[in-house]
Amino acid sequence: MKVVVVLSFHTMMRLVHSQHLRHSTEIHVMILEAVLCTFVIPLNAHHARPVKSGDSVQVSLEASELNIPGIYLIHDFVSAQEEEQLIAAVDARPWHSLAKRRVQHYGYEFCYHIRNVNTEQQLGALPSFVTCITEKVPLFKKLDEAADISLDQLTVNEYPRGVGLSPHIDTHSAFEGSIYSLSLLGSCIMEFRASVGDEKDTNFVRKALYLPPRSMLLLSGEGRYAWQHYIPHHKVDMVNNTIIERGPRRVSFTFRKVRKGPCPCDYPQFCDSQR
Ligand SMILES: O=C(O)CCC(=O)C(=O)O
Ligand SMILES: [Mn+2]
Ligand SMILES: [Zn+2]
Repeated sequence: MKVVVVLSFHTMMRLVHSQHLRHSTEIHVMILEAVLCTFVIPLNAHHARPVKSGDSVQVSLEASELNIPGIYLIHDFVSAQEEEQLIAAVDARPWHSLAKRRVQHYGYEFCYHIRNVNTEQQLGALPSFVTCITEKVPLFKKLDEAADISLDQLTVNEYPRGVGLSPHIDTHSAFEGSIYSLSLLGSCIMEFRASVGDEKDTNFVRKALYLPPRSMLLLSGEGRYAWQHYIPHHKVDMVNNTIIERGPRRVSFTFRKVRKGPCPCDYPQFCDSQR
């Protein structure tokens, strides 16, 4: 008989750090491999049909169903208690109001009018309250070769109910290849789109992923460099025949590494360093 045990990423991490397993390196490795292989292996195929922007699109619950190389989602990356502490920490600091949402920047300021960072102006190290997140990022090493780089820029976004985010690719020259985004308090759907066809008749292949609270999204490779991501401005999300009300507030923590030279990626058509 085969018994399948499904544990959340957070539970796995607690097991790894628990007294019982502290001395067993072999068990550490087995647990980490089980997590990474079970939940987050992407498929390398493009089977989607182009859709017009108004059509609804099937919403995936797992990143592997998207078939976009480089996009991964880990559920329960932080515990409910850590979520509470992270929200209390940012709420104790000043928010900056944009047109529809509020933001905080750490490490480097992000300038929205140039969609880039001011590398001359370092705001300081990332705050210690995010250590519970950044200390787990190297565990992505199996998925993302760059997972051991030290992330040095954090944007905290606060979205009220119904507010989304316009389609964009994070500027290649601003940030290196891996972008980690943690969703807290509220859920949303994130959509991804890539253009197909020629300039006269452009359509998009669209994919949608449900981001529950406490999940960590990793954008890397093709998914980071060549696909636009955005959050539709909806008060409710339709997730496979289930209506999910957006909460009054979603707060995301997006971690990136500021790039110091030109971007050498394999996607020159989307690359501001190579145009
Ligand atoms: O809120 C999110 O999850 C994504 C934020 C984002 O894409 C960005 O700040 O560039
Ligand atoms: Mn982005
Ligand atoms: Zn590039």
